[in-house]
Amino acid sequence: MSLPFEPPPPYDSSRDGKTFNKDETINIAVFGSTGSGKSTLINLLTGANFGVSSELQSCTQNVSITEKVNLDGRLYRFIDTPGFDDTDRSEVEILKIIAEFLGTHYVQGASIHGILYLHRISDIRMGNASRRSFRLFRKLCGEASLRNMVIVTTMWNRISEVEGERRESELRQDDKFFKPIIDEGAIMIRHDNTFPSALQLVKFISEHPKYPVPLAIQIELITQGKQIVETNAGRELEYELQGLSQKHKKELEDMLEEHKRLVADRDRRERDEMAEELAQLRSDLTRVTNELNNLQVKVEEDFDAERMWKRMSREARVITMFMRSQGGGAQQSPENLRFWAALGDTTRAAKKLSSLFDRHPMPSELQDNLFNYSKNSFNIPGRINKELGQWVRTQANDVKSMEKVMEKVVHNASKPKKRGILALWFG
Ligand SMILES: Nc1nc2c(ncn2[C@@H]2O[C@H](COP(=O)(O)OP(=O)(O)OP(=O)(O)O)[C@@H](O)[C@H]2O)c(=O)[nH]1
Ligand SMILES: [Mg+2]
Repeated sequence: MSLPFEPPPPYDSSRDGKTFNKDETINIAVFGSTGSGKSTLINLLTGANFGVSSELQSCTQNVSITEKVNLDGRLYRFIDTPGFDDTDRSEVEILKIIAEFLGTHYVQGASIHGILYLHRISDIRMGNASRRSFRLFRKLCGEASLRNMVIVTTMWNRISEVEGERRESELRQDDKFFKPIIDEGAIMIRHDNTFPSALQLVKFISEHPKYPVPLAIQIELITQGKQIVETNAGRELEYELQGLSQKHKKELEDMLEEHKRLVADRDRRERDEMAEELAQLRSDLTRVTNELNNLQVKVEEDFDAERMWKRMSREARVITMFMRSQGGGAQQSPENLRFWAALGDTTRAAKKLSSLFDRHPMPSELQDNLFNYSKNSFNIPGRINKELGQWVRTQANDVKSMEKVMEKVVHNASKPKKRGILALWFG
């Protein structure tokens, strides 16, 4: 059975600072609010022809990834994303589009080596929408990937140098904006919309290589099998929308009270004026309610089976790969064990496997420990690793038969009728 992908290895800070492998393609994801210049920057670097729009109208509709380009002897690919504050689509839709792309990218075994977050220095102030998009973006990325992040200020030619410098230092020091992430390792660079300036941004990433870590939402969706609404970004958005919904409801109640009073007073003119406001408020409330429903909707039964099937075959492959790499009982390297355990759901799969063979079930305490650690972190304590290693070795004799079962799983999983049976295994 050939392996479709190499899952990313666990985070290992000792590898920071070492250069990326010469042949490794460096993937850089570009985020930022709508009209901040993401597609323009990518076009500048790659000669791609991603749509660019006026600043009033959002342009990029989907997440796309460029072909590989050689810049100064290194290969890069760039990921273009739509802004959360899109003028045509809701934040929920955008979150779903981005999440789906990132999930797939991760399952395919591709890393993200650097993140550019673009911000227009010419914006007079950070409106609520910008702050909200930025909060969502942070939740999406999580803490660990901050070390691989560059904040890029754009549109410097729109304001005077002095004014630009003032805003830049404000942004650096604003607790609600970039300060917290700069404190955690992100850096801030200016971009003047020329090729040399764009090149300097990407070279900063390739010349200060940090070990690529998955984004938080990738771990949540894929390793932990969460629904979008259950991820940190999803929760943040749900919280925001609930707040907005309550605010609109309260305003509507107040206005209806007022309306009643006007009816009683027979004040026709004011009542007519209010009708328009009332209609607007009702439509705002409906929009927010719809967005919340859209976010909260769980993947349907059918689709759920689909997801589970995909996860199962992925886990099956991961375990097979792992078992093979052990060569039937060879010493467990801590690296391998950590990687295996870091795939939280794989632990679940391993438990099932162990009960299937019914010979050396994983001790329940070890199961619990592993599950608890692998939920939130890649760092499984040494003691637990050792226990896991011992347990895996007891399984070593079964490697061959395990592989057979795995092949069967993957084979059967492609037949829809058998999925019910497989659900018993991994359910
Ligand atoms: N002055 C100036 N204009 C820029 C710069 N970068 C982009 N623009 C202009 O800003 C507008 C929006 O740029 P886009 O590249 O479409 O922005 P985007 O971030 O991809 O926007 P969405 O796809 O809507 O999320 C276009 O008119 C660009 O020509 C810059 O650094 N300076
Ligand atoms: Mg764009």
